Amino acid sequence: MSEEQCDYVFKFIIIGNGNCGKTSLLYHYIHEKSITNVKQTLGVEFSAKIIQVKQKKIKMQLWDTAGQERYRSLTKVYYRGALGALIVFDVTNSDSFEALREWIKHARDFSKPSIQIIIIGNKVDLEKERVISEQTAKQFCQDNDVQYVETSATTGYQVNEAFTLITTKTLDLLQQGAIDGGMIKPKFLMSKKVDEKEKQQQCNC
Ligand SMILES: Nc1nc2c(ncn2[C@@H]2O[C@H](COP(=O)(O)OP(=O)(O)O)[C@@H](O)[C@H]2O)c(=O)[nH]1
Ligand SMILES: [Mg+2]
Repeated sequence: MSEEQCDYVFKFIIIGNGNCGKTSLLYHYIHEKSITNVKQTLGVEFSAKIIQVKQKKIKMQLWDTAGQERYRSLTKVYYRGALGALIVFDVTNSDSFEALREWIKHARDFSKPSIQIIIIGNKVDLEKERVISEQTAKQFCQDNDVQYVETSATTGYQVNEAFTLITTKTLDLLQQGAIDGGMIKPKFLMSKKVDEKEKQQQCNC
């Protein structure tokens, strides 16, 4: 399906501390299987997936970092125009959970205060190593007015659910008139450079 046939194009970003499984989650969502070798590349990685929600065809532009998050050096371009942010932490790593507050602030400051935020507690397959309980994470999310989903990029547990949830929530807001129409125009979101990169990525698939 070409972009012209889509009703909307939504830009979503994936942020959170390094090593939480952002790239693995994105890979699983796009390819419907686990990634075998997560390689670190330079520059922003960019993928797209078209899904149908409530009779609307939506092209999701999914932006992944290439490791710059380790130095908190994501550029404004990364955040610009994002309608949603998937903020990932690793349930076996308390530092990544502690960092959520800062990531939420970044998303709201550098995108729009109205940005949809879903917190993802990833690596729940590692039950024995878990240090952040579901209850602790849920309480934090409730206090910060964001939603919470637990996932495993290794088993695929609830990966689709997380991405569908952010899309549905964004569509609801759009249909309620709470999102500026200028935010969803394809041209606003895509530079030529990114277009070319996307083509290259599709060829490699
Ligand atoms: N057990 C387990 N390992 C995971 C999971 N998600 C990612 N990993 C591993 O965690 C490491 C970091 O993953 P990566 O996707 O590169 O994280 P990123 O730095 O946030 O993009 C890799 O070794 C992955 O194989 C998961 O759900 N469960
Ligand atoms: Mg990564």
